[in-house]
Amino acid sequence: MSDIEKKLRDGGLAKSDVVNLQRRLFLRNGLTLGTATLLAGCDGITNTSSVDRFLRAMSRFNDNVQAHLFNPQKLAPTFSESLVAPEFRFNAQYGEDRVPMLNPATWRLKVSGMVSRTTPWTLDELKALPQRADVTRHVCVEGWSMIGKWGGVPLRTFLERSGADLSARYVAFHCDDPISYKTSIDMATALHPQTILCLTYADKPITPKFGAPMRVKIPTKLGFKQPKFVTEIRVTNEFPSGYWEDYGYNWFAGL
Ligand SMILES: Nc1nc2c(c(=O)[nH]1)N[C@H]1C(S)=C(S)[C@@H](COP(=O)(O)O)O[C@H]1N2
Ligand SMILES: [Mo]
Repeated sequence: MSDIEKKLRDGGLAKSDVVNLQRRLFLRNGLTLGTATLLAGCDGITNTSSVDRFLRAMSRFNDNVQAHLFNPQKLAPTFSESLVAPEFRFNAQYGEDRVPMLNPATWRLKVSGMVSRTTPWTLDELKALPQRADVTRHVCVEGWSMIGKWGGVPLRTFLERSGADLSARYVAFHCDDPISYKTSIDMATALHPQTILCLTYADKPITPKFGAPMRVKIPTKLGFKQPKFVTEIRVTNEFPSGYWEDYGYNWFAGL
């Protein structure tokens, strides 16, 4: 039995569920994976709902497999401080001219969903929590990567101090930017030691274009899972999806 088969067996995702899921998908849509792939590569038919639903279901199936393979203790590769880019590359779904200027003095971080704390956090309160920093690589699906040093509060610490139910499935992030950007992660990734509420870049407070006063940094995931201008964190059992995820990007998006 392979590792993945053992994980499927031991992890709650039963092998019979997988087989049933595949059978259901093939029967309901009258398609095989091969035909779906061919159709998806053919313009004009890409948005037909059955192909779209099929590919999305396969992507969600992939999410589950990736989540089962994720080792909650394994660290993303770290690099020497000498490799840290002095000036990081900006990216967002809008230009630098539309970057929001959030006032750090009045900025608040709401916590909602399966948490006991109801009072929003201030920036000073976050600064008073234990911090960590890692030199890691940021990888954007648009085809670039860069090494940087990001520091801040471990999300695990923040969730514990917010009285979050750590057995919930998802943690979702909402952003106060021109497109109301959002994304979400599984709880195992939220509790990973390198996942932080990021307050600094190269030991200095992050600047507006990089999400000031707070963005989330998750070194085990792709660039679009690194939300900037975060103003709300929600703990939930309902799949929260995300901005790019709704366009079909794979939700788990592990590196
Ligand atoms: N609020 C917000 N966060 C966002 C985005 C965005 O458009 N809005 N883009 C994402 C993408 S695709 C990438 S690659 C990174 C870029 O982060 P950087 O500006 O620090 O390089 O931010 C992510 N977080
Ligand atoms: Mo990206």
